[in-house]
Amino acid sequence: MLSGPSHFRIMGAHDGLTAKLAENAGFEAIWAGGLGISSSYLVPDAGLLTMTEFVNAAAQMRAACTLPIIADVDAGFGDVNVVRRMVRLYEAAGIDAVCIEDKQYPKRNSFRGGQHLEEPRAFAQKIATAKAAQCDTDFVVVARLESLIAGAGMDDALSRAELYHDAGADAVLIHSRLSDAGEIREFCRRWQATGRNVPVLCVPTTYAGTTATELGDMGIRGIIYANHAIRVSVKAVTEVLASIAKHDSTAPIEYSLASLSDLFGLIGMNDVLNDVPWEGAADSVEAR
Ligand code: SPV
Ligand code: MG
Repeated sequence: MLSGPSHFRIMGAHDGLTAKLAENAGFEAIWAGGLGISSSYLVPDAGLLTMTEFVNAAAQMRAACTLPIIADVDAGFGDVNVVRRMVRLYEAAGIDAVCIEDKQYPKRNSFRGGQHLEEPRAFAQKIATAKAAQCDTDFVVVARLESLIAGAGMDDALSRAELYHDAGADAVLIHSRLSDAGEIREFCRRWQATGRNVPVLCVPTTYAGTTATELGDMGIRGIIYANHAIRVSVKAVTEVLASIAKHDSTAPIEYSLASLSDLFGLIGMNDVLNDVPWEGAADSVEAR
């Protein structure tokens, strides 16, 4: 996908169920997002969950769908030694890619204050360490640039992108929190001018008015819808629960529920054998 001719869309998930729903909806890949996973634990997206909790969440998604999974691994959970082990754990869990961001550990969500960039060469070393640690040659390491988030500017983003590419990054993610895609367009134009043929990913959370096709035309390869599944969950569950609490019946919200039949289909209830011949099995074990 990264070396393919056109852009692809990556849907954020926070558990096995949302990963499967993303696959069913036709997305091409999964973003195992830190904000979504943290929200599902009801903790801030500020480096509070452990690496094990993140890996386990991604592993749940791996078991639930067949799409490539790119795991948001924040700042790598620590220094280069942690990054080395992190890559091994994610690879062992069958995850296809990790995306490491160039902020100091513990990072803060990009839409909040407290943004502190990592020293560029220290972060390049994390990328090189991650690449050296991978066993499968197809494993992908994405270097996420937070210069525009931290107010360090476009020149900083571009020089870091070159450094991270030289350190071995397979792709870069340029993050912006503007309400239009101006910064994304400028980054792509200047990145292409460097002649470096490294794919660029972006996260159009705040510039939702720009379509995936428009981003693709700017030169973006992977478009990540990072937090939409968790945000719709919060809204939908809140509304339905409030209605049930208020009314004397669930009738007003029945129309907005998945049917039991759809839920059963999703979780594989139709494959469950109802009449398991336990006694016969026990006999045959004894006979053997
Ligand atoms: C996440 O989904 O956790 C991300 C993307 O890192 S964002 O929250 O948009 O920074
Ligand atoms: Mg994140």
